[in-house]
Amino acid sequence: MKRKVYMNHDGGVDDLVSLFLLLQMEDVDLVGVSVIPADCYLEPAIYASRKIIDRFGQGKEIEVAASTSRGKNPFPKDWRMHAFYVDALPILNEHLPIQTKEAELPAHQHLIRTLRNSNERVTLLFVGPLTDLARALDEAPDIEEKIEKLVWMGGTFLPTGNVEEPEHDGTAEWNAFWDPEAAKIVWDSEITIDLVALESTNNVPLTVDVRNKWAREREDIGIDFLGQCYAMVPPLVHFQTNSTYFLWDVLTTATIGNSNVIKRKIVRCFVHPDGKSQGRTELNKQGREVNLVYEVKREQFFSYITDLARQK
Ligand code: AGV
Ligand code: CA
Repeated sequence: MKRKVYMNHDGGVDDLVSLFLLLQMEDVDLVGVSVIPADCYLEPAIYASRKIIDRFGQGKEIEVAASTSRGKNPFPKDWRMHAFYVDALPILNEHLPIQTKEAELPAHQHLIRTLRNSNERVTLLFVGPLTDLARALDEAPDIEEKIEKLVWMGGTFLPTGNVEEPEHDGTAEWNAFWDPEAAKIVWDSEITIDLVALESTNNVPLTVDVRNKWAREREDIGIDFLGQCYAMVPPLVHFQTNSTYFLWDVLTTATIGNSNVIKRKIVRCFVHPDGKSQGRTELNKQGREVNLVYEVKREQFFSYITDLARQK
């Protein structure tokens, strides 16, 4: 039986590649998509999502909803620009006008409606901040029982996260930092959480050997799409900075299609909602339980996503 999945993303290169890969998973029934303008600008991210569903969605009818949420700590503009580049790719603009519809409801209400209308429980895949989920839970607490689990790219228990901003101590991961209060609201719910934190995503930087493999196989339209998308983010080789690109969201998405590539363990933790460590997830015996993805088999992961991307 197919698993129902609802995706909320924030328009980064790996968010859009994740949408593409999710559409290729045979045992996934994607019931809705929404986009939050966190690590992106909203309009190009919505367009790109609708075009990816048109081009790679095998005729599925899936609506894309726009979020009205705004965060507390804005992402750098350079990163937010990426959605414009993906949206402009010729492969996504071959067959205009766009067929896939934009939803009339804003993201959090689109999520509520989709969950209420579903007769099965739905897995939530969030690869950006949790704001829309927090707002949905606030407006409609009844949806909790319709949620199979939340799979979230966010957080870290490492001493350093990936936020390097004034007035912050560097302990947080960006999706948690953008809206720390939303993370706290979700933490306070009863929802089962699978957490794909920096512990595992740090093991999947985009290296030149992977880029070159995709280049050699670019005759396949799906592999070419991967290569073209990742050509937009800097291939840094000699040092790791806060702009090294990891496959954060793609790993998170891959855990839904193939749990053999990762290892999980249960930990207890809480989230700092404010202050100099805002967005930090911290291990604590009194905290709530999450299933932490703490390890990834790198080679198997890259083979899995490359195979998935190949067009039949
Ligand atoms: O913190 C990781 C999250 C993921 O959801 N995003 C990127 C992924 O989509 C923020 C981010 C951290 N470092 C970045 C990010 C970078 N160097 N470029 C773009 N986005
Ligand atoms: Ca993201």
